[in-house]
Amino acid sequence: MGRPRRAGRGRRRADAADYPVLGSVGDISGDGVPDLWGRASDDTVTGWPGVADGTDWTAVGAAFTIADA
Ligand SMILES: [Ca+2]
Repeated sequence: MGRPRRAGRGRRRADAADYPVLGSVGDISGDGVPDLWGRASDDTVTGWPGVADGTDWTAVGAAFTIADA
């Protein structure tokens, strides 16, 4: 299993203060791989698609907006 990438890789590291609420409800994107979501203090909600290598969840992909404030 590879090392998971940090949320927001390629831009800047996402700190816990940026997303005080993080979670997963399973597969948001419909590809069968669990995804993450985070609510920022400004009430925007961002998602990160899970990336899998075979059956191992290995990373998160590029952030996408779920809801604007
Ligand atoms: Ca997914």
